[in-house]
Amino acid sequence: MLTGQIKEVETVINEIVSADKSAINAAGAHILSSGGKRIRPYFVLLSGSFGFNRPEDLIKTAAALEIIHMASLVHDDYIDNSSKRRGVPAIHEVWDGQISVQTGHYLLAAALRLIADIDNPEFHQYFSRIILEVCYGEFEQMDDRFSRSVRFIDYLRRINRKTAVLIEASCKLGAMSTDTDDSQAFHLGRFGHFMGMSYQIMDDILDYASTEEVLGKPVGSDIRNGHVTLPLMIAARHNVQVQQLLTELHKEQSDAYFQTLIELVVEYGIEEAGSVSSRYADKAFQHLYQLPLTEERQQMENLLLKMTKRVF
Ligand code: 2DE
Ligand code: MG
Ligand code: MG
Ligand code: MG
Ligand code: MG
Repeated sequence: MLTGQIKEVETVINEIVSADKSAINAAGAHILSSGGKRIRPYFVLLSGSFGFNRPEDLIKTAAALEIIHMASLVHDDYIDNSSKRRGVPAIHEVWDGQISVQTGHYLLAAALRLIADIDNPEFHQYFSRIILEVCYGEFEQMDDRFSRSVRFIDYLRRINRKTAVLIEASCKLGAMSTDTDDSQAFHLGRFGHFMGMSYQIMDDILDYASTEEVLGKPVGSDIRNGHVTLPLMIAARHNVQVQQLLTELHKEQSDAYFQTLIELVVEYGIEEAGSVSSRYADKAFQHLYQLPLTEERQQMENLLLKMTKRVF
């Protein structure tokens, strides 16, 4: 059943992303060519299975969330000055910054048009709030750039806003579009939140511990961009050299500085950050277990399990 629905989502995404006959079209085709895990659509559809069926809204919601996610990544790569995404050059590399900004705007607007006729004010209030949250998360990250004193609580709030909120939204909007009962919608939302936190911590770990070939995007770029993330914060707690290096963090630091810091973080910060990510995943599982044992719940469990073991 899900295979059919995910294909429908894919068709909608394809139509929208390649609808325009301009440079955006080529950029859209480029984004589509690189694929993606479609995590958000999967969770919209799976979460929607607990309520009463209203398949049309579900498909639109799933596609809209994925398109907004795509828009945010097009902008994110430009902001992060990241040359690759999913193994292919970023939009601003193939074209330029202007095309990247414009592609992101177009995708965001097209996603909003897609859901415009869903007749539920609560849905739209929530939907616009999550987009704002993502923007706030990104602002916070910008404010904290090259800060030597990021606190755990600030880090957690930032990753919640920039990533977990959107994954939580996939689950909650899936539930909302199908009138799922309040208690089940609550557990779906919490499941999504904790999964999202676990997911971004893993993203931050892989930024240090993976390789460009496996990850499909440059590694070590967070700290070069001045983003202090969990692995570094943990390593600084355990190792004085990391602590010392952190006091010397600034934009113009040498390549050797970043290289040393990255190696030390891999040695002293990755393992514990991994267990923090796992703890969030465990919390997600706990909420999942509160839901009726259906085939879809089983699929959600498998997806989460796969995510905890992901390498890209
Ligand atoms: C990914 O973080 C987070 C992306 C959020 C970006 C949000 C922006 C504002 P990462 P990776 C730019 C909202 C824009 C909209 C809605 C169009 O760690 O490692 O940089 O995959 O992700 O690059
Ligand atoms: Mg990035
Ligand atoms: Mg970023
Ligand atoms: Mg990252
Ligand atoms: Mg990512």
